[in-house]
Amino acid sequence: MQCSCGQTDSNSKISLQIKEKTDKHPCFSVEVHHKYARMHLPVAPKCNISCKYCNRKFDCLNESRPGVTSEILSPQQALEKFKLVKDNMEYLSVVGIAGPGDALANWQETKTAIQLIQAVDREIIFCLSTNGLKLPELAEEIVDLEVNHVTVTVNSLTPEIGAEIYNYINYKGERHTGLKAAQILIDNQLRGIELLAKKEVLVKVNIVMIEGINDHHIPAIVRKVKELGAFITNIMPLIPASGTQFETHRPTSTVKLNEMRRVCQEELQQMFHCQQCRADAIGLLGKDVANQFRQNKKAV
Ligand code: CLF
Ligand code: SF4
Repeated sequence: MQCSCGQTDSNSKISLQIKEKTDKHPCFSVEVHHKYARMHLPVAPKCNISCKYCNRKFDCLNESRPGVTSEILSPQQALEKFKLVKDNMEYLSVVGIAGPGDALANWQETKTAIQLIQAVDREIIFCLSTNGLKLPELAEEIVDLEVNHVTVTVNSLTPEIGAEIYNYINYKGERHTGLKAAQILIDNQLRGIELLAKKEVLVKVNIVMIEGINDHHIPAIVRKVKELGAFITNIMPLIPASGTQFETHRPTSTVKLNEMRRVCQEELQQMFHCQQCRADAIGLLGKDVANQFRQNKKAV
């Protein structure tokens, strides 16, 4: 595993309080990913968009690799699981909500789980991962909830490329497809990133690199999200999942992926140590111990 992270001036823009938290976040701070652990709470099963590389039998591919499904927990079960893990893992620093669907498409469950845990632990860092569709409407609540780390997946800046990646979105009671769906999604992602960054939330932007579809466009995405205030980008490979429209698409080569990360590192710090975790991952990145804590398995 290659661990390298181009340091830019992103770090200098954050307050001491947020920096202290970020220094214990294994995804946002490369130096500590062998030291601090995160646990994901799979309280978010639904999704409000359809990515062409997604098979809903798996976890959200914007943050995970295909081939696994996670158990689903209610917010109360999530609290119990947090307490159990915290009691057994003193280096646990982050609670993340990364699916198995979209954290914001299940906002009540996500919010309740966070509030229940905050009532018993004021030190733990919260982290959310989302496709960004609901970000503009929920950014203020996220800030009020004192969530300081959010990941948004942005695969395109243009509706033409977006329409090659997304089938549809469900937005405000309506389903949109094609160019319109992609345009709404992109607009909301970009507006949401800007809103969060202005409120000192550290935004990581995940980009799924799909050869022949959006690979040439990735440096432009990185430039744009940097301009909007993103802290770091995480370029991830497409791993074609069975049963999806990208099933037979060529997987993104590691060589090309790392080359793209190096190019983009000139612009903004890059994540090289992502493990494409599952939505119920627990432990140090790359040393998952979720099995030790799993109780009630349930397919998505
Ligand atoms: Fe989880 Fe994601 Fe928060 Fe990390 S994972 S919600 S930012 S606490 Fe990390 Fe895992 Fe990569 Fe995600 S290694 S898939 S980047
Ligand atoms: Fe699947 Fe995640 Fe895309 Fe939703 S956002 S369709 S869960 S990959």
